[in-house]
Amino acid sequence: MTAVFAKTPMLTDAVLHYCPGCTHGIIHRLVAETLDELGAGERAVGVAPVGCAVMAYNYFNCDFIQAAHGRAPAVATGVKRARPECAVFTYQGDGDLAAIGTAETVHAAARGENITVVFVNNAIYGMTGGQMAPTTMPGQVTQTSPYGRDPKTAGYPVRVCEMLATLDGTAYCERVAVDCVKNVRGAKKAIRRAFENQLEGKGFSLVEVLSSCPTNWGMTPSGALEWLRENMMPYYPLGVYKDKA
Ligand SMILES: Cc1ncc(C[n+]2csc(CCOP(=O)(O)OP(=O)(O)O)c2C)c(N)n1
Ligand code: SF4
Repeated sequence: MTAVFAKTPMLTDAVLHYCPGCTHGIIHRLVAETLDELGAGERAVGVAPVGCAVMAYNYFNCDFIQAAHGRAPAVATGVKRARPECAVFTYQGDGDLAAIGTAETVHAAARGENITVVFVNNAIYGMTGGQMAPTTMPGQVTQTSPYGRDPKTAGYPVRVCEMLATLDGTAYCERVAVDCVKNVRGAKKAIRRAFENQLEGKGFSLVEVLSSCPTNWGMTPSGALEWLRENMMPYYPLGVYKDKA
C-alpha cells in the first residue's frame, strides 16, 4: 500500500494518550511540523506543562523538560538564557498558564524573554476531571461550577492575548483555533511565526489555540467543536493582538 500521509519526523511513534476528539494531538502535530520545516528540531527544547499534555515529552523527537505546574515560562527562560542557540518553547493549558502560572507568564512576557509559548485554551482543567479554569465561559457547567460559572462569584474569563498585548515585552501574540481545516492552517501559520520570531531574536511570542475537551465538556468530538465556535469564539475573537514585526 502506498503511504499518502505520514507522521512528521519531529513526532515519535508513541501512541497519543489523549481522549478521542481531543485537539491536543492536532496542536502537537502543528508544532512538530513547524520545527521540521524550520530545521530547528536538533536544537529544540520543549517545556511540558502539568495538565493533559504532561507527557508531551513522549511525543516530540527533541529534548524536553517537564516543569512544575505553571512554571514552564520560568524554566524556558533559564534554558533560553543559558543556551540562546536553542529553539525553546513551552506547551501549556489554560489551568497551567492562566491560573497557577499567571505570574510566570506575565513576567516572562514583560521581560521580553525570547521564547515561544503555545497556549492551549480549552476553557477547563482537563487532566484533573473538569474543574473551572480562569478561561471557563460564563454559564459553563464544570465540576466546580455545577450551576454554570457565575461571574458574580467566580469572576469573568481571562483574555490572555488581550492582556499580554499591553506589555511592551510581548513581541507577538495571536489567537487561533483548531475547529476546522481553515483554522488549523491559520494555527500552523501562527505557530510558525512564533518560532521564526524567536530564531530572529524578536522576543516573547505566544499563540493561544482555542481547543476542545469533549470528555470534560460532556460532548461528542464534533459537538464540542460546534460549542467552541458558538461559545468561545465570540468571547475570544481570533486574530493578531500584537505584532512588533
Ligand atoms: C501545584 C499543583 N496544583 C495543582 C495540581 C493539579 N493539577 C494538575 S493538572 C491541573 C489542571 C490542568 O488543566 P489545564 O492546564 O487547563 O490543562 P488540560 O489538562 O486542560 O490540557 C491541575 C489543577 C498540580 N499538579 N500541581
Ligand atoms: S481530558 Fe480533555 S483535554 Fe484532556 S485529553 Fe481528554 S479531551 Fe483532551
